[in-house]
Amino acid sequence: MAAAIRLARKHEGLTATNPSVACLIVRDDGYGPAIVGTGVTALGGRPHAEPIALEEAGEKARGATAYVTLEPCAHHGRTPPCAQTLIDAGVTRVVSATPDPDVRVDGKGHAMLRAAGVEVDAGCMAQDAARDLFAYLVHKQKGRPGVTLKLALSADGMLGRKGAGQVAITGAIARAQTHLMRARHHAILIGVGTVIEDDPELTCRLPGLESRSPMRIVLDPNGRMPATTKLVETARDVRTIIVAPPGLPVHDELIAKGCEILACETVDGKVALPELLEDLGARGVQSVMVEGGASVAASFLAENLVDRIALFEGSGSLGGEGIASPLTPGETPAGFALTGEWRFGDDQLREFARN
Ligand code: AOF
Ligand code: ZN
Repeated sequence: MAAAIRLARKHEGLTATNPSVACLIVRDDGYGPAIVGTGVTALGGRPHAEPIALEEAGEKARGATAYVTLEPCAHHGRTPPCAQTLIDAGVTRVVSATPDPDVRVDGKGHAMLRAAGVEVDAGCMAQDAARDLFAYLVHKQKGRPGVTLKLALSADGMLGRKGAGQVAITGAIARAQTHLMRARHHAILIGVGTVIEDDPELTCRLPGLESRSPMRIVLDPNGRMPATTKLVETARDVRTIIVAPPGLPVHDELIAKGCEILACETVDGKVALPELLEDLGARGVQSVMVEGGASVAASFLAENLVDRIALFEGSGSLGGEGIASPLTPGETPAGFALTGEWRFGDDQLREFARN
C-alpha cells in the first residue's frame, strides 16, 4: 500500500476533480509477492487506476490481490464500475486504504466486491492515503475546499514583527517545503493586510515545479488592494482572485492588469468565510492553503473552518514588538490531533488534523 500511495502522487493535481488513485496488482506464485500490474488515474481523471493496472496484469490478475488507495468505484460513469472490472478480471482479494465518500460509491464498491466473493480488507494505511487525498475527501464530504492553515512561529511564539514586512522565521529548507505545500493545493489565500505589509509573490518557485503555482486569493473586504504589488503585476501569469464586496471603484485597474474579482458578502467589515468557501467549492476548488496574516488565521480558526494545520516552528526569537500568533509553540491546538512531525534544518514542522 505504501508503494501505491507513492505512485498515486504521480498524477496529484492533474486529474481534474477526480482524485489521483493508484492500484497495484500483486500475486504470489510461490516465490514471494510480485507486482504484475500498476495503474494510476489517467491525466484528466479517466480511465481510473484499476482498469489500467488490470490491463497490464492481463491473465495474471486471476487469483491476485489488488491494492487500491481509494475504495473502487461502484457507479457507471464515463467508465464501467471498477469494482465490477476487478471481479471480472478474477481478482480474489482487494486491499483498500480510504473509503470513497462520493454518494455513488460510499461503501457500495466494497459491498459489490464482497457480494461476488472477493475478500476485502479496507482501511489499510488509511491515514497516510487520506493525507494525500485530503482535497478530494474534504471537498466531497463538506462541499467546500479542504483548508490547511500554514503558520510559521518564532521560538517566542510570534508570526512577525509589527511594521517590519517579511521577517525570516524559518530557513531555506523549510521555505522550500512551503513551496511544495503550495504546489499541492488548489489555491493560496491571504488577507489584504499581508499584501500591503509583505508584498508577497505566493508562487511555487521550486525548480521544475514553477508551473504548479496554484491560484492566489486575496481577501479585500474594504477595497484596499493596491494595484502595484507583485501579485497584481504577475496576475497574467498566475491566476489571482480578489475577494471584495461588489461595486468598489479601484477594481477597474486590478481587472485591467489581469486580476479577477469575486464578489463576496461581508459581516462586520470582514469577508463572510463560510459563504466564500462554499462559493469556491462550487467552482471546483478542492483545497485552500491559508498563509496569513494573524487575523485571517484567527478568523478561520474561530469559524471552525480549518481542517489541518501546518505549524512551522523556527529556532530563533523575534523579540521586540511581535505579532502574536493564534497558536502557541509546542502545544497541540484545541480540537486537533498531531498527525505528523518533521525537521527541516533548524526548523520543525508539525501537522495537525481536526479530531
Ligand atoms: C476509482 N478509481 O482511479 C478514481 C476513482 O466521473 P467519473 O465516472 O470518472 O467518476 C468520478 C468518481 O470516481 C470520483 O468522484 C470518485 O468517486 C471516483 N474516482 N475511483 O475506482 C480511480 N479516480
Ligand atoms: Zn473507478
